[in-house]
Amino acid sequence: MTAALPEPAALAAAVSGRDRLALARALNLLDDRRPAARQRAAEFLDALPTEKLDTGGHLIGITGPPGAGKSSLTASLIQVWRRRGLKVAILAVDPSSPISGGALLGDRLRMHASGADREVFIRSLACRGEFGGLSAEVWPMSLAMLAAFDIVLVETVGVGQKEIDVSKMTDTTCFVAQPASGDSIQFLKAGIMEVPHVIVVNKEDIGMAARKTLSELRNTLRRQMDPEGWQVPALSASAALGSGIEQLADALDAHRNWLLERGRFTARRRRCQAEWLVKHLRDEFGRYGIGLLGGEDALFAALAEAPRRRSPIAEYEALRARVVPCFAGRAAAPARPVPNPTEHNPATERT
Ligand SMILES: Nc1nc2c(ncn2[C@@H]2O[C@H](COP(=O)(O)OP(=O)(O)OP(=O)(O)O)[C@@H](O)[C@H]2O)c(=O)[nH]1
Ligand SMILES: [Mg+2]
Repeated sequence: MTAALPEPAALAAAVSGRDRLALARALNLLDDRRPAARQRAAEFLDALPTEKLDTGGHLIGITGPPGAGKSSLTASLIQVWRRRGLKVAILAVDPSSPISGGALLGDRLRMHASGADREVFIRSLACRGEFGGLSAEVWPMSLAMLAAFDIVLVETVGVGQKEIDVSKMTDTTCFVAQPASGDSIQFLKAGIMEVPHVIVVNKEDIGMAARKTLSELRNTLRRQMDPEGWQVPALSASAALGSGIEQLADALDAHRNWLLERGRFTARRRRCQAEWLVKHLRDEFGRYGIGLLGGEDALFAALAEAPRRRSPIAEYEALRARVVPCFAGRAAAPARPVPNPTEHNPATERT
């Protein structure tokens, strides 16, 4: 029912003013698949202040194996950020149980964090088994939260390939390693796991096993560089003791500054959106659909380099409108190629 849907411009203004109720409504709108809601959601995203979406805040992904301490570290980080005067929003993506409806992660987080703090916003999201473990709404929701908060942190569980999604749709990715678990080191060595921007071995309070994992990770990292040249730090912390948390917050911030100083920050956000668009299209239309738009690499390059930003939903619908007729057999090929596919440079690095 369109009448029940919020008015996009007013909603965007309220969200930018950090109205918590408005943000909750906006996230519900972004989660609504009905066509009328999609239209409103696109208008809402387009009405958000562009500078906040392009250069504002810090979008951080925190990932790692189940039980490594992601939520506990997040709760500790919230305290540090609040002491620094930053306003924090958390998006907890719960892949474990469709029955719990994504409530578990959020509840655990809320137990740790100060529930009474008006400047901390926590939302959990059930993962619907799509998007390789990351719910399709995460990118649009991250944008809405960035319009209102200084730090937006997305927590997802992942070992191996699943965290690739979150690392490509955030400014900075933090991997939480479990002491005495060699999996992450093996994945890093084998190149299966995307190199994160910051690695932290949690539970340093347990001693020897944590120190050993840290030194193994540091050895591995000496040989594995971030493709952009950022030197990935491996840190040690304990959410239980509250040790190493300031340093972790500093390391995350250092990566943001590094991107800003090199003029890469906005480009990275643009690439996040391109990743989201391509992944979303691949999930809906498969390789054939992507082929109709010029192939994955050309499409990614064209989207990542396009100067004009539109809301991800509007941009997605525009691409979708070019693929759907081909599937319906009404046209043999898309009406026109993607913007500048011929200028595609295969060497274009993906950040
Ligand atoms: N000894 C010790 N235990 C910790 C530490 N941090 C977290 N834990 C414990 O590890 C368990 C998992 O912590 P969580 O923060 O829920 O871990 P998580 O990675 O968010 O877990 P999932 O979201 O289920 O994947 C809990 O029992 C915590 O009490 C730490 O620094 N030291
Ligand atoms: Mg957790």
